Amino acid sequence: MAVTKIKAIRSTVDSAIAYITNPAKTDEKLLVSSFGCSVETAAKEFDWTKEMAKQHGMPDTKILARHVIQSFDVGEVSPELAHEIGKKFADEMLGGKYEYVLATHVDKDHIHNVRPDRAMRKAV
Ligand SMILES: [Mn+2]
Repeated sequence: MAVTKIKAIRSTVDSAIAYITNPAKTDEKLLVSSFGCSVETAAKEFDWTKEMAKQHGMPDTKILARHVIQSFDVGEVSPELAHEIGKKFADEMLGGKYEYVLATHVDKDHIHNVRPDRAMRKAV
């Protein structure tokens, strides 16, 4: 059974995304996808979203993004299936209202999905 944890990213989104998309962990980035932003510019886009929210009067927060980890048992899923499950889970949980990057890590016996996400807010 998959186990899910949620943490807060408070330091930099840039280094968090660089870490999770590491080619050595993600089968040369084959197992990386995104929603509402592009993988390459996600950190900048997350920062921009935060700035825009502030400008529109949303309360400022020290939390830059959430960091969701979904771990599978050893042998439970293939890397491709893990990534597919990660996408479905994200889309059910976030309902298209958050931008996210999804990376499936295959550098350990237990495959796990790592997903930084951030609420998108429409301009008022
Ligand atoms: Mn990992």
